[in-house]
Amino acid sequence: MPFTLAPLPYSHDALEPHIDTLTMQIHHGKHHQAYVDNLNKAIAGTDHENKTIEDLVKHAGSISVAVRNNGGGHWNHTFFWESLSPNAGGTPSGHLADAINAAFGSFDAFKEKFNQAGLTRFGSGWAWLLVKDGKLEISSTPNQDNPLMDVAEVKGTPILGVDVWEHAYYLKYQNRRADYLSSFWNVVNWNKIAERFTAAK
Ligand code: MN3
Repeated sequence: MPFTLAPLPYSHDALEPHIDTLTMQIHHGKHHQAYVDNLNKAIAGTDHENKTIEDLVKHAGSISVAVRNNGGGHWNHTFFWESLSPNAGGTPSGHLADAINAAFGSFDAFKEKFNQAGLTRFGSGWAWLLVKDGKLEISSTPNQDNPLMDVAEVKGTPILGVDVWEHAYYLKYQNRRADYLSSFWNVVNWNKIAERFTAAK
């Protein structure tokens, strides 16, 4: 099988109390695993087997719905796990902090706008911070779409994303998506986001 599920870059309980152990176990071990398995099934025996996940995702408009949804699911979750870290949170620094202030006025204003994008995404989807034409923007996508996709409303290179599917927060936060989103900032790995920002520019 061409695609495999990488282990989490930290233990399942590492993001407690902000993201609970059981959610991490099910989210990574069941949901992400299912995207990988269903992606492999959907591409079996096709020339997609030789493509990278980025290649599949970028051409979302011309691949099957199963490959788009499960390929997006695989890419998005890998990106999400790597965006988080224990003993993280706080504020970004350096060029990324400057760019956030330039684009949104302040770090607090940025967080507010990003949280709004996650809160107002009806149903399941993601909110993103992305680089577009060298500048930072916020967007949201439905289902397992992302800003790399040729079908995205706002296209660019994502540097931070948050999963707002209920499976990402329901066990701990139930219907309180806003509480999940405010806790999320405690586990954002700004070193990783800054690294992506530099690469995207
Ligand atoms: Mn998810």
